[in-house]
Amino acid sequence: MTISPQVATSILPAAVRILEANWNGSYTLPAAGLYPHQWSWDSAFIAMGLRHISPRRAGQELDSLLAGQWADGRIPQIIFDVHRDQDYSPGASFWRSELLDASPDDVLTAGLVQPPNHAWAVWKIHQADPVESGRRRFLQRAYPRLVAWHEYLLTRRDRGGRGLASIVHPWESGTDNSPLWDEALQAVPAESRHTIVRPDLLHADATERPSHRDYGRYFWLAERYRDHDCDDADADYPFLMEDPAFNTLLAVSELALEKIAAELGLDGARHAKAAEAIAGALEELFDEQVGCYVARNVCTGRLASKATINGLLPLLIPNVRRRAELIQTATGVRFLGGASLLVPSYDATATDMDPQLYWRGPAWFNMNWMMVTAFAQAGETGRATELASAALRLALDNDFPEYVNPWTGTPHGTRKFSWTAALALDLEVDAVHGLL
Ligand code: 9WN
Repeated sequence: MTISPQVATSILPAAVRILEANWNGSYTLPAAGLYPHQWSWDSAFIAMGLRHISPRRAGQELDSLLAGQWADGRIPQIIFDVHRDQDYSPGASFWRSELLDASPDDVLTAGLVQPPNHAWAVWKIHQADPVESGRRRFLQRAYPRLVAWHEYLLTRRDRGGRGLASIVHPWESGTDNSPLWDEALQAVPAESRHTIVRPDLLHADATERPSHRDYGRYFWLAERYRDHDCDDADADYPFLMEDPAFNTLLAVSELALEKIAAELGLDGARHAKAAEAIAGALEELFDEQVGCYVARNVCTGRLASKATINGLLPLLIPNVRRRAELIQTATGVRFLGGASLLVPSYDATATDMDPQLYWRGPAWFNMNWMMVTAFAQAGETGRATELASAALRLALDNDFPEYVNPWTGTPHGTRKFSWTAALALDLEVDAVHGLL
């Protein structure tokens, strides 16, 4: 991969400074102002970059996240810093996890989850320094927890009964206001009982964040889930979606568990089988019209027929059956072919695509990092290299933003965003080692 010498020598110190500043002693804040707690899938992405600076600290990041795991196996969306409860909503006082037997005694958490990229991260951290990992018995401690996490998703969360995990809230997708959830959210009342406060708007422009109407629905759903003790047995619960990105990460993480099991001298065959079963079940979500995978509304059986970055991510699954179609769609007018610098989060040809509104158009660095990995894996090295170069330059030139306009590169959301720094670092290291 060719990256300019100026970018190559600047990413490392700039990214390290951000990861240092956002480290709070046992985990990394996604962003010091906007996101003042520990977030689940952020921590896994951050650890994938941190492993290049300190494999030990990357392990700690995951250890502190796994300390928030519930007895039913779930790894929560957020582990709260109780001293900053006023700075983010909904916080610990909304979730009241201390009242539930299944939640841990010593930390307060949200009841929701986020996409399961953790086993993938654990395996990468181990590989970065197997001796250090062995000394800390990192894999031995993480493996049973990760198995319990996946079991939770493939049993309690298989609300559709088709071998895919359902999300119960847009926040669980990590792509909060993606157009994939629009139709299903129509069935959700827009008014919650809780008074909604928006500390997020102190740190990001309202035009770049979900609307108040979106938040009304988000809070209504969160209240309903909380008031049913977060037990996943609420028969009339109105928002259950099978997300192709969430389930892709589950399959990729099952493949990581297969490797972890082998390293521990255990039989990993069941994990390979699970990954294959998830990939097979995902096939039902392929939409010929839009040329990628889409989400299914478990409550109605309807497909949300929209082209989003979530629907391209199954390209990360080795031997995915629709590889050729996915590459065609990713490089066609809906995504990169529309003269985009990075892969947008939503179909560039859609009339409601908004290049600066959160998950409804902008390009995100974690998604583009996954697309670089997917292209490289599919043998599309030219694409992978081009995308990685653009991501590195845009990250560095814009103080590691949360997301950017995919056409102009204009930064949006917060800056000094931890996963942007960590994943840029990872891309740079791969580039230096000729892995891209
Ligand atoms: C809700 C922390 C998180 C990311 C999500 C991103 C955003 C939170 C929010 O920030 O979501 O979880 O308040 O908007 O959408 O992917 O994990 O960085």
